[in-house]
Amino acid sequence: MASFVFITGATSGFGEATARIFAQNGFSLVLMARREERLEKLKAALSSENVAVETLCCDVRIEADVNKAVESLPENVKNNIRILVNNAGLAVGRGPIDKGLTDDWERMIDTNVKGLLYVSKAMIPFLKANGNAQIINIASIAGKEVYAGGNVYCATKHAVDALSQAMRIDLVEYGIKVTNIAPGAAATEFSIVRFKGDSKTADAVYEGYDPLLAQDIAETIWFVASRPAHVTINDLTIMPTAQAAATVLWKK
Ligand code: NDP
Ligand code: 8X3
Repeated sequence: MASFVFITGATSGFGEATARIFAQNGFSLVLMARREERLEKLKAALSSENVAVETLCCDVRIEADVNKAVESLPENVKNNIRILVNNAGLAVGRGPIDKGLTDDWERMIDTNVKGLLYVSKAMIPFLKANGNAQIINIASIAGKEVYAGGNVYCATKHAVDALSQAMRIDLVEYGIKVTNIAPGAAATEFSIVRFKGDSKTADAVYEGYDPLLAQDIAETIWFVASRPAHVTINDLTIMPTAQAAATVLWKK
């Protein structure tokens, strides 16, 4: 049976593009996210004779649901998962810390940090048992730097960066590769979520320069996943050419 890649946040942006590129390369897929209709559409588009697609409609913030979803997978799927892409994540709001909303903070911490931990905890026993395994955590330039108004989002992505390093140390004896990917500005649904549906503000984030595209990140994820067994890419920062640092953007 073909190897499976398990992708969280597969209904949009990086996760969806990653699902497509792995399917093109003959991997079967386990796709997790909350929007069921999008999951089913993707399943219909990517399933083929060579590519099996399992969908898990699940909120990564709820540990019991994550465990139930993973347990519900057929044995032959669980026993062939080799790659976990911890991609589900979001920013909610952008502004000074003293004006921050507790609910926004909790959504970011619960999704980006606790959700990544819950999914990893559920999946690591299978990755250990299956061999030739890899965890790819999607962090951010916000996990390398801190910028004005980014406070809690930056803190969650610094936590992802730290967890990637910690996982690499704790899992080396099982031969599990751990890769941290830190993208800069990429035009996905990220900003529309961050600005709570305000499309004018969201669109302005990507104006005046060429941002990264979801396909750029998917190709990067495929590159790190397709290195030979003895090679691990530990940490990779990928930026739009016009973005020299988190807040240094060369606009035309
Ligand atoms: P999108 O908003 O396009 O995609 C986010 C994905 O995460 C969606 O599939 C969404 O699915 C899923 N998701 C969000 N919350 C949950 C949840 N509670 N449970 C399960 N799935 C969830 O954004 P991107 O593709 O840009 O973001 C992907 C990752 O990349 C995130 O971790 C983000 O922080 C990071 N990143 C993004 C950058 C950018 O500029 N775009 C740059 C650097 C990092 P659904 O709503 O269906 O659950
Ligand atoms: C998303 C990129 O620069 O908005 O992680 O933090 S940024």
